[in-house]
Amino acid sequence: MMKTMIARCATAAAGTALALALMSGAAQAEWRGWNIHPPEYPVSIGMEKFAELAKEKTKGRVTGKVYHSAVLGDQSDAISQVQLGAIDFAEFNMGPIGTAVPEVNVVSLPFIFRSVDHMHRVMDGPVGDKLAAAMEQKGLVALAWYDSGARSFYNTKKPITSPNDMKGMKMRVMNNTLFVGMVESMGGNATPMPYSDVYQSLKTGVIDGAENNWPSYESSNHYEVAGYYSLTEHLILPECLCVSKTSWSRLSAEDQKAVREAARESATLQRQLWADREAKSRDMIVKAGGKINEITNKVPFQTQMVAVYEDAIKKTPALKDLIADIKAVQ
Ligand code: GTR
Repeated sequence: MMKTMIARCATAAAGTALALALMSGAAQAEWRGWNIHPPEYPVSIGMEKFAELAKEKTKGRVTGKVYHSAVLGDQSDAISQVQLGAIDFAEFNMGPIGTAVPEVNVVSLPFIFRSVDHMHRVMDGPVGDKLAAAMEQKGLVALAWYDSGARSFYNTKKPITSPNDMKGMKMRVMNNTLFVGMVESMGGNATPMPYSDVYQSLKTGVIDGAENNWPSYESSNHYEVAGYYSLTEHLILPECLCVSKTSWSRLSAEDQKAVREAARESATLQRQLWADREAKSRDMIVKAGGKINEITNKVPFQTQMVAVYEDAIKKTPALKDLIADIKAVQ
């Protein structure tokens, strides 16, 4: 009788200890990281560096494995998975995050940034901190901002020299109604679609075009099937290296500091690699016979976007101040 009671107490104590260990994160499992890009892409190398540095700086308490090429699902699903804690970390484009965190839509407003440098100054300052705070409330801890250059339109049919050329074109956009409005404001038909479906859809004529930066246009091979690339540079979207709030909360303050440092250092590397890859992708596409048209006067495109801004502010009034804050950054 006495023996059974002692055994029961011991089992209960072991159970409590295990529960406490799990709650405190002492029984730390390897973090799973979502990435949309192939392994040699600047984002992918940045993420690998992040995992390596996080392990080093936390003396092995935080280890991560990056799953490249969207094997863990498409971006919209992955955002929800990170919010829920089913995926521990990820590198996301800020465009689709706007559906979960409306304040973030400010960076998806076409032509909001004057240049990539302007975007860096904004994101590395108080506006970036505000957006990170809004994201954290929705379960996404933004640790560092990665680069993704400027996005331009490409299609299978003709150069886009003015907004009028977009009339009737079926364009793929990332998952966010703001981008649907952007294309519709120029008379095009927009279809939100996962990145992995775009190549086949261009090839079979389900869509006429899409929009992206040089390295994605190249690495996805979209340039092979949609050769007209028109340099509208309508979006300069930052990307974020995010950790799930659930995984983050399990870390000690010391490990959080170390992991944040690892993320920032990886972003410095990613930004360097980005500039390099952009030039290489451009060269490759030009050599492959890509039909590139520069757009020197972007004003007609910018003018079409007034309604997009108005609509976005109507849906999320907080965007008004954020727009002013961004414009004020020199
Ligand atoms: C890329 C971006 C990806 C994804 C993709 C897309 O430039 O890095 O995260 O958003 O564009 O168009 O879906």
